[in-house]
Amino acid sequence: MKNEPDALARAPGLRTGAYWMPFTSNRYLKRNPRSRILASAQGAYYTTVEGRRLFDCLSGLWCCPLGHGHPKIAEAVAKQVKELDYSPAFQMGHPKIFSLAERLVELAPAGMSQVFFGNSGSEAVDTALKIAVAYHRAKGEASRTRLIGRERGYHGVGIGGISVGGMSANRKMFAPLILQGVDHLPHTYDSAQMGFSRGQPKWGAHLADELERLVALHDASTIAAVIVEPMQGSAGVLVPPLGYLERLRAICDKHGILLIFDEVITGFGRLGQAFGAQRFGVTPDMICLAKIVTNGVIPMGGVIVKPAIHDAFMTGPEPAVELFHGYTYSGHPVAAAAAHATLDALAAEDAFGRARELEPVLEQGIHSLKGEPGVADIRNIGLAAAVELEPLVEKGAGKPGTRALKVFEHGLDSGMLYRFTGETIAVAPPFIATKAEVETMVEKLRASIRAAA
Ligand code: PXG
Repeated sequence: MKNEPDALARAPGLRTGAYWMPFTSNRYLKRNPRSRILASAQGAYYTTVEGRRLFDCLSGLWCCPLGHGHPKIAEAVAKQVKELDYSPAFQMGHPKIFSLAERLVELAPAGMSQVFFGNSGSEAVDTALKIAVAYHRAKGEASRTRLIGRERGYHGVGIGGISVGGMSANRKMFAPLILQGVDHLPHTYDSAQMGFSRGQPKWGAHLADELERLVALHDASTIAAVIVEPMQGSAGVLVPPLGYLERLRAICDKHGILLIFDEVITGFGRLGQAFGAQRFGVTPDMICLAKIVTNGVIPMGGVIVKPAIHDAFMTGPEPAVELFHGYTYSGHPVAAAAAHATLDALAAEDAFGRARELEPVLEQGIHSLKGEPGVADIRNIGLAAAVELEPLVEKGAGKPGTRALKVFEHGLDSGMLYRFTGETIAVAPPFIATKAEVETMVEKLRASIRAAA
């Protein structure tokens, strides 16, 4: 990044000290803000404060597939702020949230019926876990309290989410807060068996049988729910083996355990269908959603449930509150307006079809990176892919994270905003991207991987 003007000088008065940035190397970024301070966005591109255009390779953080500054969403939000900017969430409602719930149920697999709203994926997950435990209690099975997550799973950062989550970095600092009575399935990734798979790996369905072992260990009467991402996004696009989710579903059914799909990333077209549930042909008991539901414009999250779950709470005197849970901003009218406009645009632009069209372009392109220096594995499904890199070996010692950071920084220089975590580069381009843009993204990634070697 030679000759690049100091980012901070281009944003007069920008002082970085007070902002404690989330999931960020704060000290490194504040010392090297080059191309990392974004000033504006339009369509599939960000513009940095230096005036550099960056292709939005991860659709924001997986949430903006219709592109930035979408006129219809912007208009809906502006109108809503003037019409009804806030409506109390408890004991009151507003028309747009009732109709949004109906639309989400329509998009969901058949047999789901109600939606509970929050404001983020983390809230959606904690809501689903609470509903699972409370549901069994309402049905007279109060001993079913155990929650089963999965290694390498990411379910946000609430106490429930990190407990069922399987990323040690997100757990170890908070170990005393991790919920008791949680267990984990093994993750499904084995590079020897599935390295460089395209789409769903053929090996690994048997790993679902580990749930039988957990049932044998803990007894079904202690287990409330299993929560998994149909495709593990944050862990670096870990794709479910063929038959794996079907087996999880069957084992849950056999033992009366609820199956929760965390579709915060896979919801609304990332896998070419409304939900991963439809892509994989497996219907869970609850679906957690967030992100694309508003194209990332206004925060919103939610949980879609089956009628048996909802109805289990609808007992007792009518004036009584049935579920003691909710947020000030549950079903926020501005978020609801953004979500309606997003669902309209997803349909009008045939966005799911577009994702399906681009899937083979991304698949072919990304797998052409096999054999580039330091590429350890490549995985893809839908409009999502990850390239796993070998750590750079400098002076004989591996430096974890450094190769991906180099690729990321070289990418910024070449107009690409990739997502890197650890040694993985993830891409999930906007659905509005052109075939040429996806191909260019891959070629620039190739150049950055070579430059980082
Ligand atoms: N569940 C899943 C499956 C997620 O991917 C959350 C819950 C939490 O959502 P909120 O809205 O509370 O952040 C997520 C979030 C990445 C990345 O780079 C992924 C997420 C967030 C930020 C970055 O993979 N997923």
